[in-house]
Amino acid sequence: MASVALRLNSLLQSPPQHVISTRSPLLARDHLLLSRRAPFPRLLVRASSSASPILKVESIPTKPYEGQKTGTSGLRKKVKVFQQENYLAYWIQSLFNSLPPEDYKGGLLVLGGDGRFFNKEAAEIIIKIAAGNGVGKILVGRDGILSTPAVSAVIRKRKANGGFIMSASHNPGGPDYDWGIKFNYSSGQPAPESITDQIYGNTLSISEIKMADIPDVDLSSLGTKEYGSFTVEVVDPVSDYLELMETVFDFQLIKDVLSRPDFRFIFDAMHAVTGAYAKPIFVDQLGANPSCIMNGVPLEDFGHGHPDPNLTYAKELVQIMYGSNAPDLGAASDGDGDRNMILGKGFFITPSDSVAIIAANAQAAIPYFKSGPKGLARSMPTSGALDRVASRLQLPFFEVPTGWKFFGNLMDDGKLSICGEESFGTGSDHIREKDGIWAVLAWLSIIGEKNKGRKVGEKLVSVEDVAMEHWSTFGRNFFSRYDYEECDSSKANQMIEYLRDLISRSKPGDAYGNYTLKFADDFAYTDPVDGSVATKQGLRFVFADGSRIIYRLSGTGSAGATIRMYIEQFEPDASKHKVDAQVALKPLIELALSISKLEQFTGRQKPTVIT
Ligand code: VG1
Ligand code: CO
Repeated sequence: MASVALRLNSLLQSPPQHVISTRSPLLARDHLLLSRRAPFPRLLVRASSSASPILKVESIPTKPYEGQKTGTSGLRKKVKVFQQENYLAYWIQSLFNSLPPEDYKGGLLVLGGDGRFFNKEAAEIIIKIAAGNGVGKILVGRDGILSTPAVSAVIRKRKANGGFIMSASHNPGGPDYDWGIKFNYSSGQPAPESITDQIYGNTLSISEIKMADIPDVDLSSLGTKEYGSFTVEVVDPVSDYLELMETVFDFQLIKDVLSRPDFRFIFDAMHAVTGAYAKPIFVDQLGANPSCIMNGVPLEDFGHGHPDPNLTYAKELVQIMYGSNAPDLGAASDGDGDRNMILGKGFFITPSDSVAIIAANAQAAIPYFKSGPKGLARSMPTSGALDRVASRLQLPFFEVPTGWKFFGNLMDDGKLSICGEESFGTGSDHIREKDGIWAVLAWLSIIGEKNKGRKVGEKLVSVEDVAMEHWSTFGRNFFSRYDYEECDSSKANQMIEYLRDLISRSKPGDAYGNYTLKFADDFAYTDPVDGSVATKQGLRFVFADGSRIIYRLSGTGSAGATIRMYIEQFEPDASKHKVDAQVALKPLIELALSISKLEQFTGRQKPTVIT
């Protein structure tokens, strides 16, 4: 291996400059325009105050790896794949090769993750490559821990050029399971497809990795370490994020509800990253009882669990919330802390309803929205419950493809405040990621607001009451999602092709059982801000009464193909709102199975997860 001292960055060869540039953060969409713009003034970060020795950088020749294409949210593979020699290094170097040098040379990046197996090794690799490519400073969460929303918050607060998130999110972790990496931009939002496509292109052609010759960094203690012109600062994973939450919510309102003797709250961190946030926020700041936190210690393999907060994988919490003497509000979050599940006593709030209910109550219960939300948005398969709130509140409304990266431009452009996905993702423009703890605080605020002034002994407004009241005002959008995980890829693709063909032959007015087709298509989206187009985002059958059946293949799995089938039907009649969703949707679910011939194509009689 040739070890050559590369000149890092001409800027860092000059005497240290104690300047932090005042340029505004570069937005993801700016990259589309970069070639047409005058160069930005360079972002300089304070270099070592002693004379900066030149960092030694090794140039490591590489062999190409196939298949480093990012999916819905970052690059996800089995740990064993990432453990191959230089596999991760290869993708990280390709990322630097894809960014305009002005975006990282001498700049500031953030690094954190969900604490899963392989994160520690990965952090050291990323730090060395960042240094090797001329990054000025990297902020790392202690022990490599930062939730996805916290990375977004830290990037924004510290005006960083971007950040890495080491997580495969809700996918299980451990030596035999999954690992993943995401890159977010200076606005804190996930890199857009224009960049991830470039990274993929570069993985097919790069020939060297630039790695700084520095020792492994001790990430277990807070503080700053300098390596010539490169600095690593280990930061507390919670403080910036907590500070932001304090500006969004009325903590006193939440404290008041959490301290009621007639209200009980329980939070399941699923041994994932929110374990690091739950105690400092819910207990230390908001006064919740320490026993309200379940599975609160982040573990490398999530305690052999599948850190996906849904009715299947958060079984323990579901049993408690559906058991006798259940708490009043139960919540869970996923591997990297961006998803959430909300439960009342024996009552499940679908994520599609959750975002609609939060949007409808935001102005009254959450100070951040005291002037009302600017606009609302949901991913295409998410139910239309939010649409009804937008129309009643007369707010701009957007329907985007699946994946949080599609919300960022709308937020940066001031068009969007609150958004959500049916996949347990809810959030707002306080950051550019979905935010599990934010959603829990939003629900605690709503419950707090509705029960303000109620004396102990009086009946409290429950989570179920909030949902029933919402449905009686707006009607109920029954919604369910069936997941068929780890299907044979070629069979799943055959089914999708079969459906595409069916769509090309379908026309409005066609009869499907008792339903009349309004239209069927493959969802495409044109970003209203930068005009970028995303095609093939899900097959839709929309019927005359507004009912919908949608099919998509997951873009986050690491083995085989996961088919997602989404079913929705609107019910205005309040006397029918208490019906179980599976009962209400049965005819439409049967229709969805028969239209797609799913059982014939996949051989699956039953889904693995029902939401
Ligand atoms: C899934 C969800 C999608 C979500 C994505 C990332 O993608 O459907 O709504 O944004 O996961 O969530 P897919 O392609 O598997 O359907 V997370 O918490 O895993 O970063
Ligand atoms: Co996640």
